[in-house]
Amino acid sequence: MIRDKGLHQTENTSHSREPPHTGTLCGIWAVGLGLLIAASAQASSSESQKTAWTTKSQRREWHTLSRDDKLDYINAEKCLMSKPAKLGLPAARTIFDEFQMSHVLNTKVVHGVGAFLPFHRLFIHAHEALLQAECNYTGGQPYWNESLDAGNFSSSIILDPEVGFGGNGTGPLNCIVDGPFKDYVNPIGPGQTFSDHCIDRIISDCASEMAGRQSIDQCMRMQNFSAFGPCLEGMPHVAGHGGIGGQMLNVFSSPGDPIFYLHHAYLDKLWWDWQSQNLTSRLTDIAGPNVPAPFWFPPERNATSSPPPFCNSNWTLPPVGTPNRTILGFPVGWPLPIPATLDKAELLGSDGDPGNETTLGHVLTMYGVVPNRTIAEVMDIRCGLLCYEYI
Ligand SMILES: *[C@@H]1O[C@H](CO)[C@@H](O)[C@H](O)[C@H]1NC(C)=O
Ligand SMILES: *[C@@H]1O[C@H](CO)[C@@H](O)[C@H](O)[C@H]1NC(C)=O
Ligand SMILES: *[C@@H]1O[C@H](CO)[C@@H](O)[C@H](O)[C@H]1NC(C)=O
Ligand SMILES: *[C@@H]1O[C@H](CO)[C@@H](O)[C@H](O)[C@H]1NC(C)=O
Ligand SMILES: *[C@@H]1O[C@H](CO)[C@@H](O)[C@H](O)[C@H]1NC(C)=O
Ligand SMILES: *[C@@H]1O[C@H](CO)[C@@H](O)[C@H](O)[C@H]1NC(C)=O
Ligand SMILES: *[C@@H]1O[C@H](CO)[C@@H](O)[C@H](O)[C@H]1NC(C)=O
Ligand SMILES: *[C@@H]1O[C@H](CO)[C@@H](O)[C@H](O)[C@H]1NC(C)=O
Ligand SMILES: *[C@@H]1O[C@H](CO)[C@@H](O)[C@H](O)[C@H]1NC(C)=O
Ligand SMILES: *[C@@H]1O[C@H](CO)[C@@H](O)[C@H](O)[C@H]1NC(C)=O
Ligand SMILES: *[C@@H]1O[C@H](CO)[C@@H](O)[C@H](O)[C@H]1NC(C)=O
Ligand SMILES: [Cu+2]
Repeated sequence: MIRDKGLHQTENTSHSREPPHTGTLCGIWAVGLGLLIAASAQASSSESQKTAWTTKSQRREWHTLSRDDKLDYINAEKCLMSKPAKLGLPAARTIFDEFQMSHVLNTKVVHGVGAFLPFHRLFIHAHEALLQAECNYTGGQPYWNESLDAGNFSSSIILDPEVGFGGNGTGPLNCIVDGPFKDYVNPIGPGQTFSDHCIDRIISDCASEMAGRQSIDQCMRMQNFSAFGPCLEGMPHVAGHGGIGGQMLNVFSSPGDPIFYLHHAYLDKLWWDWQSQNLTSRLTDIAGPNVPAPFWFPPERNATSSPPPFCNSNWTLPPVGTPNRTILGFPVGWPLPIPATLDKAELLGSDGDPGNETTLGHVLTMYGVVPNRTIAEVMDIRCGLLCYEYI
């Protein structure tokens, strides 16, 4: 286990600083989920103790960062891509890969469900914390305000070949061929499969139109989480994944493209902005099914799907009641009625949440990347468990 370096927390508790990236696992996927999970359980017994933070991470918008700030972030991400994996998760060679694998293993219980935003909030927090703990990164996790580039992702400065993430994919495999990440060999994906491949993209300016003001405003007007959650997941979320395309458009393996983290930090900001409109009610407002609709995860979802070659300047959520609601293959809206509880494997991650509907007690399972947390622990970003602000 990593020693507490005291970078951002005073050591007033017996547990190690966030995140204890445990590295205690015996390893091989073949030993089975049970053992794997049991091993990672060692890390978290005293986790619920109060933590005193000394530093609040400041999360800034990518367009506003200085050249040096951008390079610091890029170099820290490259550092995660160079550090050997510690958790024994299948296929992962580096810490960067462990994030991606933890997402693959979680996919079916964290998309199209109430835990979608809470899980991704914790996931981005873990990424920020490990950049800081493993790679001496001193900034906060940047986010990408995609509405600034809606309809025109291909011209975004975020794709800069030097101080950005590189551009569109080319060639038969749609590999990115410029930028700091062009040589990264990613061993996970597409989907739930494992094979060495490049970071691939198929940028769609049409799909990125859905990142525009219209869809954001639609969601921000929602009066409760049961309307806001699926709206955000359905439109702004899919816009970022579909606009970048390639691996980013794969609901399982999308964290293999480092842009993922700026995309989800942005969604997290949108959630926090929405919560901030009425903290009294929205710090505890959670809803949604515990289990997604079955048709969202067909086997063919392993493949990286090419975005369909159409432009639609009029993206809207398919109305409630439309069967099998998806946009570009991503879950849209929540199933009605909420599906009955499936088998235990499908419910991994919903410990503390025996019903069909997601509650604050719901456990978010992190596979050792950071300790498991409940949804209640991630509802507030103001220096409880989480400690950051959006600038
Ligand atoms: C995390 O949650 C999963 C599923 O609820 C559980 O099986 C596992 O033991 C937990 N791990 C830790 C480290 O608590
Ligand atoms: C982080 O800083 C420590 C202390 O200065 C140093 O030993 C370590 O090598 C640095 N790690 C990285 C990845 O730069
Ligand atoms: C994105 O930028 C637009 C234009 O500056 C601004 O109105 C909007 O609030 C920003 N979105 C977020 C989530 O910060
Ligand atoms: C996209 O952005 C580029 C660079 O800022 C600009 O030249 C171009 O006109 C934009 N295209 C559209 C359709 O907005
Ligand atoms: C998708 O991946 C899973 C897990 O690796 C595998 O069981 C399944 O056969 C794959 N499906 C396809 C169509 O490749
Ligand atoms: C990105 O490249 C793919 C081919 O790899 C192409 O189909 C697509 O139109 C390109 N996107 C843009 C916005 O030029
Ligand atoms: C949530 O708000 C939407 C509109 O924003 C409304 O249609 C719906 O009835 C509300 N649901 C609950 C459970 O309050
Ligand atoms: C916040 O939400 C509560 C509960 O829905 C409501 O009673 C209150 O009026 C809201 N406050 C504001 C400022 O909208
Ligand atoms: C919805 O998905 C189910 C399960 O995959 C499938 O059997 C059904 O035909 C789909 N319905 C529509 C209208 O696409
Ligand atoms: C936009 O889509 C909605 C719903 O699909 C439809 O009613 C409306 O006519 C469309 N508007 C345009 C300008 O295509
Ligand atoms: C979950 O929903 C199913 C029907 O969809 C119902 O039969 C079951 O009783 C529900 N379980 C709980 C705990 O509410
Ligand atoms: Cu995800």
